[in-house]
Amino acid sequence: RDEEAAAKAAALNVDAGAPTIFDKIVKREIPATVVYENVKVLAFRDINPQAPVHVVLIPKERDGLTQLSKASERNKDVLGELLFAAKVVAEQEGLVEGFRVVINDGPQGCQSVYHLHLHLLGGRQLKWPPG
Ligand code: D5M
Repeated sequence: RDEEAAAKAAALNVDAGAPTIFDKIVKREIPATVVYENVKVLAFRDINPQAPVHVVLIPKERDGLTQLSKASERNKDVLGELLFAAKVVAEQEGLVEGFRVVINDGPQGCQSVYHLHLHLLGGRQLKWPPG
């Protein structure tokens, strides 16, 4: 049973210790188009944009935050930092007519990178409900 659970976790890359592609972006080991940065947060253009503006915002220190559902009390500050940074980037990107902030969580949420991140989407009329 434990083995089965471990295999499942590995398949989903949910091990909090496993570095993700976003850690490499933080360390500037792979290139990204960074649009905003402060002490806590890094924001860069999504490699597979779903809207004219599609920015990914991540905490520089993952600190166990592989996904929102794993957040603990000590992560509350950085969660606030991320949301506020999304507002700042939206302004910077000129999204005066509106935008959307999304967090995908887990398999049913279509999360693919297990380093918590916000998607900022805008620059076109978005639809609701999302798929
Ligand atoms: O979203 C993960 C998002 O991360 C997805 O929209 C693609 C994006 N991504 C993946 N690799 C890169 C690199 N190297 N640069 C920029 N953007 C990237 P999720 O919510 O986990 O599905």
